Amino acid sequence: ATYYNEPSRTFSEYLLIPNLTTKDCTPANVSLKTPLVKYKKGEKPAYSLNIPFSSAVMQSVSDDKMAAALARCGGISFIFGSQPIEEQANMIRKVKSYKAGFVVSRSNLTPDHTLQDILNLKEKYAHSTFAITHDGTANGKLLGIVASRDYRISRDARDKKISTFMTPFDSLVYGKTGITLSEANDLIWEHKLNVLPIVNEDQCLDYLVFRKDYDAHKEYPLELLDANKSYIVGAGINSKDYKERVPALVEAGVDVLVIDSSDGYTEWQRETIEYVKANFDVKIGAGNVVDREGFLYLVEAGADFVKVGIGGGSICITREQKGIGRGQASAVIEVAAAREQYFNETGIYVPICSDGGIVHDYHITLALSMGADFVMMGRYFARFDESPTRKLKVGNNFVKEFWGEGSNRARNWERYDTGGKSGLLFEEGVDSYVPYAGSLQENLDKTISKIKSTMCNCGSKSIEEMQRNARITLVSATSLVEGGAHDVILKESSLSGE
Ligand code: MZP
Repeated sequence: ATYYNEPSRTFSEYLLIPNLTTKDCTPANVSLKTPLVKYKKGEKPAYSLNIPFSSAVMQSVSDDKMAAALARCGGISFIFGSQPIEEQANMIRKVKSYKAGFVVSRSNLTPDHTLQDILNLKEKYAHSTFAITHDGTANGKLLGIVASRDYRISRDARDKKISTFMTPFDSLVYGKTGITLSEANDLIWEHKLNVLPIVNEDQCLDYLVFRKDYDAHKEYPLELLDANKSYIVGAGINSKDYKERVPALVEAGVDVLVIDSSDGYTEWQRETIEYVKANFDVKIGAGNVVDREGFLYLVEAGADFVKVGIGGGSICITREQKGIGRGQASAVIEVAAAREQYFNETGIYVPICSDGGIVHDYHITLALSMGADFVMMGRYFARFDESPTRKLKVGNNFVKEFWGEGSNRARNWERYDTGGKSGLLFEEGVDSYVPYAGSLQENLDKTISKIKSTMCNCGSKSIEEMQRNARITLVSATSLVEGGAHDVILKESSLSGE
């Protein structure tokens, strides 16, 4: 046997050490944009994410509802593959039918707001949707900005609620009659636009803009742009029925596939990637691996990104059942080093995804600092309204159901198959509850604020800079105690986490 000299470590064993924070290094100036698929040096990846988040390929996490909600926030879901092919394809179709369109405003106002005011608002409502008015001239000068945290009102209640939504910003935008409120609402409803309606004094709606990637320095024509643009969506596949599943998913409009397996260092994955590359123009990620050899094998087979992690998932009992796996931090660090070397030698950058084992928000920042380009999470997303499972009251608390793909409930034997007889011979996952946490957007906003704030402490305005500049230290077991509240008597509100 070969023995590793270093113990296998996980995120909680590390901390970041601040670097110099320059004055321009503010959360408003931090970009979390990150590549999703491989690209050549000097070129751009075919797909990027605006936030480094993907939701797990799991029955209890990623369906069409989660996928649309996360795409709207700038991330991506991989819709679970442990379901009949046509049902998975229908979920893809549903996500692709949502329109990320926007309507441009022709307000004739000149409110006295500077670009900095607008950027401050943008920062405050990062990852919300933005409505931006224009002055009606060809260069579309920016006049104001409003943010909608969550435009989710019922058809019946909508007229009543609109005034509530506009309250914080009504001094910013009001204007000339555009279209009637009811016409605008029909438009918003029909196209599922996630926008804030701006009502003018005549109770008519001015035009709206919805554009998450709005660039204040760019010029946009005053018309309905790019309106049919749909959200990007991913799907999980396995290395068993891919010859039937992949054609159906591609036909449904999937953007990115990922081979979902607990152990991706296999000839079955190579064959699956080769089949997809030979027959379709669709991106495909592979995994999971935990070392340099596994990473290089999948990259040489043609993988567009590689997923890292075995046994660290919150519902995973693979390490107990089979004794395989590796601490998530050690796995990411080794694979990231292999990726750097591969990039230096070939000029091809292959993104890596740290999958599973994120317990605290700062673990995400650590994963990114250690070289991950994005993370995949199950437990994190399972807690939200948008996950596909039931919300229940257990004792005095609300919880959501959450079960592993290797549990008897999911019976996703293809994910664990090592050849031979089909079927789940023993469980590698559990069936559980997670505390209910509310809406995806609210929680994402908080998590993203923490990541951006930490990046500022570390003097980095992008994930790439963070990967280059981060200084990371191991912590001793004793100093871990120092990290939480200690040597004080906590008040009840702190104990209950309020
Ligand atoms: P977590 O974010 O809940 O800690 O981990 C989610 C990840 O656990 C998934 O993306 C997947 O890689 C893995 N997973 C899913 N089901 C099981 C299982 O039943 C599992 N063992 O390990």
